[in-house]
Amino acid sequence: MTDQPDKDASQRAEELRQQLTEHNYQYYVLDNPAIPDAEYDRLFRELQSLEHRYPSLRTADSPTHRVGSSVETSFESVTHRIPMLSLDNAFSDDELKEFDRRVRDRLKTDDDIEYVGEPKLDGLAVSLHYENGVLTRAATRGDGYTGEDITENIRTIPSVPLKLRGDSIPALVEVRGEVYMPKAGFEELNRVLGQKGEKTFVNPRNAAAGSLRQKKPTVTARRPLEVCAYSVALEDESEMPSTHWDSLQWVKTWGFRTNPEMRLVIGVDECLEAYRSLLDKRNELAYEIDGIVFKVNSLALQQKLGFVSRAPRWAIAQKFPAQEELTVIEDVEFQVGRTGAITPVARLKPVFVGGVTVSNATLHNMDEIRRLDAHIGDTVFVRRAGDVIPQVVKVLPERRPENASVVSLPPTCPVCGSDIVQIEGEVVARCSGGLFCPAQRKEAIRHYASRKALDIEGLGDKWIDILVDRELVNTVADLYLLKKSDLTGLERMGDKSANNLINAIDQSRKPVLWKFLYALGIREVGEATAKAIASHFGTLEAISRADEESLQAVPDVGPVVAGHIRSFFDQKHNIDTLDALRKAGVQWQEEEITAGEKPLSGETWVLTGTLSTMTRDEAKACLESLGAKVAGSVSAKTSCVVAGEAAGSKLAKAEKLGVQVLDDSAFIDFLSRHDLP
Ligand code: D41
Repeated sequence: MTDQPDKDASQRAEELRQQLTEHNYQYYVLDNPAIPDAEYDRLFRELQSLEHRYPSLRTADSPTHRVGSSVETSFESVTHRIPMLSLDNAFSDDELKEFDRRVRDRLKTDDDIEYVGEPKLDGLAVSLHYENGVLTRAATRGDGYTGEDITENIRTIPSVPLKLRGDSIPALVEVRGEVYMPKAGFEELNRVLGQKGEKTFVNPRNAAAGSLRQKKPTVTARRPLEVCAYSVALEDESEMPSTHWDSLQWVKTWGFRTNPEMRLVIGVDECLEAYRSLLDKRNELAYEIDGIVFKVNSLALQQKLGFVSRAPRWAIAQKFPAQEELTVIEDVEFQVGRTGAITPVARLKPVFVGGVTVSNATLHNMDEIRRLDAHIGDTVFVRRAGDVIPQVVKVLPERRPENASVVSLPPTCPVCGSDIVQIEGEVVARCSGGLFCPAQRKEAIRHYASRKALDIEGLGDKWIDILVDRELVNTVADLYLLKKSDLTGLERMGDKSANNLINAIDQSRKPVLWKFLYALGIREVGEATAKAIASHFGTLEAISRADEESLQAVPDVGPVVAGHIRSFFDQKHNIDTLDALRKAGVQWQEEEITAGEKPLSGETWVLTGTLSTMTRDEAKACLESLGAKVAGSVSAKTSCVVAGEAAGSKLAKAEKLGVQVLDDSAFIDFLSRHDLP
């Protein structure tokens, strides 16, 4: 039995629909939420429960559709009333110039043409039909003539208006746009899929396509999809503005996103400028683009130009360098990192991708090789997006040659021959050679000399390779024993660079403790951890003697890091190296023990006058718990004076010295902003 909704219920449902639609628009289209998420959720649930009680209240534009129905959909095919044209491509400046030439020839003009330049989003084109402002049908582009009905899935995308805003909405409109997945959402989705050992997506475009093709709209609803409008068609063409630009401004008022990078340009030279400036910006954008689309702005001129076969003569996409290409894995080599981590690296048949020639790509670890099912000889997708290191994202097993070979972890280190071990439950395999392994030795020296560690300028990879290979340097301590005469005999090392290097090494003899600790390259001891440990213990001596329990007293040091530190100092060769460093004249500085920085560490505060809510002693205890020293008199070194009622000479002195003063209420406010123990 279904109850008939009473007037109050229908009114409330309408009210909720309006509010939720508005908040949704503020949040997803304007990026400017007007209410907290929790409040949105409450309104949403209220509407859901009303609709559950009175199903007749669930209108086509109800925001509750966005959750997606769990009923499987079948994607019926639909015919586009107006075919969805495709776009011609230009792969060079010359091809763009030819396009502009053709446009002007056809229009019989020598005047510069006004174009709109829009980023070409790398997603899927969709068509959205609105009848009297309500979304009634959404379809994929398909072959341009027939596509698939994906209405239920499209409804789950928050930036798709289910109902158009404003009151100048034509009875029948078709908005076309691109559905895409922003880069961050794509990375996160792949991370989660990879963790579950499931198939990941090659790129955001594929992820968007896969998400739209889900049989269950509930799955689509959880994917981070967005939509951006790029054109509009009306049943009644007389209502159209006169330019493409204005038509998109209109679409924007209906509640659609349009691309904020869109530009009006005049003449082909400005087109080329727009191309270059967008290409420069490519990596900073939150979404992937594969080029820029130029469209003749005047709709009258568009009409005159018409189209050939399936593409308009008034638009073109000038493409950016591809971020994925196919190539072949010619070999897989294993690299040894500083901590012995073995990383499989694919040697590729060189390929131009993402604007550079790529001949290596990381395969991360053996799990990843298994997940990809990568063999030597395989044809693979290589992807290089932005300045991220190139990745093998997909293997084409159907192109696998007969002689393809399986990649297996070598039993011994390719550099030093020590056993390779893989601890159960760990993804990473490691060389067990420690500093016996030249690869690890080189990495250890590289790390020690790096900018963030002891910053030994001039000690780059080439020199480290030579010094270690010639056995002039085995440990970092040997660096300090190098004489100019050791260096001048080496190839490519002139007198001046020998001097510079010796000087740079010399300058690194008095490091602060945390930098030195960081420079030692203990596993998982990064800069922040090194700082925390150094200021907790004060001396290297104390750190080297600390047991795992006392190490864990340092904030952010857990059992794993404590174990790595302990095992570093338990190895004799490390202690020997430290001794040798000391003998060679390296003196790391001791640090003042601050036992965990507190918000007011190092500050001196003075209390004066009467506070309204606490005694002087209570205020003192609060300040001390935040790390401040509380003094009785004001000087230029005082950090802050708290002045309660009837404060006298101390306040006057603070004002004279320009010391910060907090009155009663400012002090209470200050305390409320800090966690007191
Ligand atoms: O951003 C895009 N991917 C995009 C695609 C765009 N900004 N504008 C487009 N304009 C058109 C015409 C000129 C035909 C209205 C397009 C596409 N078409 C398009 N997308 C897929 C096929 C065609």
